[in-house]
Amino acid sequence: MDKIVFITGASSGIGAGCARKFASQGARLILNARSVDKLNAFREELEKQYGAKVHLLPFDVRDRKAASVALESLPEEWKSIDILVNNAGLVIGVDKEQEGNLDEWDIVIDTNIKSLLAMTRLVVPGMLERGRGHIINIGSIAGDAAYPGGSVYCATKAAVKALSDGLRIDLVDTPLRVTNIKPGLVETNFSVVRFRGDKEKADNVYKGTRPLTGDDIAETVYFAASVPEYMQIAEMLVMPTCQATGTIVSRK
Ligand code: 8X3
Repeated sequence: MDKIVFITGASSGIGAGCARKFASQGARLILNARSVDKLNAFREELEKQYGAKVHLLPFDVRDRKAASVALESLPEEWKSIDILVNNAGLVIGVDKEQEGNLDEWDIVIDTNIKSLLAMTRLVVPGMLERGRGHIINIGSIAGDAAYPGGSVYCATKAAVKALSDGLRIDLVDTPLRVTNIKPGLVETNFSVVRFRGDKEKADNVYKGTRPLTGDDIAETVYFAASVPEYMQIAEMLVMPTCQATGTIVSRK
């Protein structure tokens, strides 16, 4: 695949899985995350393993100014982004809506909604000029229906669905495509952050299940990106076989 793929939140989980998959298929990668150290180590791995061409863009996706400066700074040969994977996202806490911490929710809302929107706003005009491009948003099963302790997170992922659908409408008369990938149970650092660093509670989320991995979701992202250009995978809800809804999971 001779394409430039820009992935936010690329240093771990689903983002890292996507980087590995696209690298293995010959794509060039622009990788964003906050930690320069993690990104450097990851670039080394991708170069060694796949001979990948990687450009690093370390910045906090919530910092709109930093995002704009970083994109401006891209060398000419890296400017023509073909695929934007809006992956950066998180949740902190499992509090009831009437009890949670508004500062933590600011971080969740800013990252999951406003940063995704800002990256889209920064990258899509160039795609339009070039007459090609694909925006792949990482939504969630959480966006389909709210579940206990998930109020704000579920709201942000419902927003990702609305932003994806709205963008698809706004781009309908262009060659650009928009995809919303909605994972269910995927074992990554996601739950550790959700439980504010409590590894045991995080492990319990996946106990007795066969959860998906970031690499599994990366397969679906790559599939959406590699179907013929006249074909648009609008949405994909992807969960382990032992899961039926956001709340119904069989544990053995
Ligand atoms: C993460 C999946 O099941 O925690 O988006 O909502 S879940």
